[in-house]
Amino acid sequence: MIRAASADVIGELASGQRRPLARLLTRIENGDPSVRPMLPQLFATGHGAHVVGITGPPGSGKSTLVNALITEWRRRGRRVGILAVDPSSPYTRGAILGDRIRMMEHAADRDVFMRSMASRGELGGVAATTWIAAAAFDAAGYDPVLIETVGAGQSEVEVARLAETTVVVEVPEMGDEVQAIKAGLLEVADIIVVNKGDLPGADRAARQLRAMLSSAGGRVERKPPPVMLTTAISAGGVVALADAIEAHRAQSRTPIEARERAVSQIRRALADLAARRAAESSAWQTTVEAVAERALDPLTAAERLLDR
Ligand SMILES: Nc1nc2c(ncn2[C@@H]2O[C@H](COP(=O)(O)OP(=O)(O)OP(=O)(O)O)[C@@H](O)[C@H]2O)c(=O)[nH]1
Ligand SMILES: [Mg+2]
Repeated sequence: MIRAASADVIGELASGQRRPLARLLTRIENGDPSVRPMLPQLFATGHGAHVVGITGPPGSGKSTLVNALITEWRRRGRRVGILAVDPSSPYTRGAILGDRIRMMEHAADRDVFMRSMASRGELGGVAATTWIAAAAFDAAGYDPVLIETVGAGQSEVEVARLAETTVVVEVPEMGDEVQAIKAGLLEVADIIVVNKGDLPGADRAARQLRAMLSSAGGRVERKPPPVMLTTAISAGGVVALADAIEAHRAQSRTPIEARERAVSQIRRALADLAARRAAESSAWQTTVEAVAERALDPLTAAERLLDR
């Protein structure tokens, strides 16, 4: 089979066809090396779609909320791309199927493109696969691009960081977890949602969170993120949430924020690249042995691998 040249693929994407996007996403997911040479053009073709991360604990209602957000954005005339990142853990296997069902009402809508992805990319882990997929959605004219990921580990935090706007979805029954949440995912939140507003204690949970954030003081430079209440199953609070997401986009499109994002994107790419090159180096095995036997310290080891 002769593979279409990258210019053709990107031309097809830009014309809004779905099949080429589906095929390209599969290649990205599989870590197909033919994707690498397309990156410069892929990146240049995009219009800078708003990449919105939706994260939070399992079952907090992320997919239900995404479904309601899609409806609202379609009403606003936007073409919406959705990427559900599956961190390949057993409990999300079923959830991805559930996601498909929940978003089924949009299945016939040609301006909604939903894709779930596992993360076995060779291009540098979950985060790399995800940003390339987001770039593909962007080149295909989808804006916003929503990335749903279970907030369960470091790779998910990475995915959240990749988004321009990150929404952390929590549920009312947080209780003692509040401190743990604060230490973890709230660090990456631009907007916090307390979903399942129909359950008892939702108002109180939202108030507690607001109080905690305003007294946290850790992020001196920044205003604490807004805490919003939603009831995703009936689309309650979703218009306000879509407004808040768009407002955050407007305020994060400053040259300073753009530079900050560029710096963190380059850093991440550098770290991936350095780790990959080092692991491919002929000195890798002996260096690993040397550090394991405490004959070499890890920093010197890293310097030697990089300097080769
Ligand atoms: N009562 C109530 N239930 C909700 C609400 N939103 C979602 N749910 C329910 O919560 C369950 C989980 O919803 P999902 O949307 O699959 O949650 P999720 O965060 O995407 O789950 P994972 O992807 O598995 O982490 C489902 O049974 C939903 O119907 C809500 O606003 N109120
Ligand atoms: Mg889900």
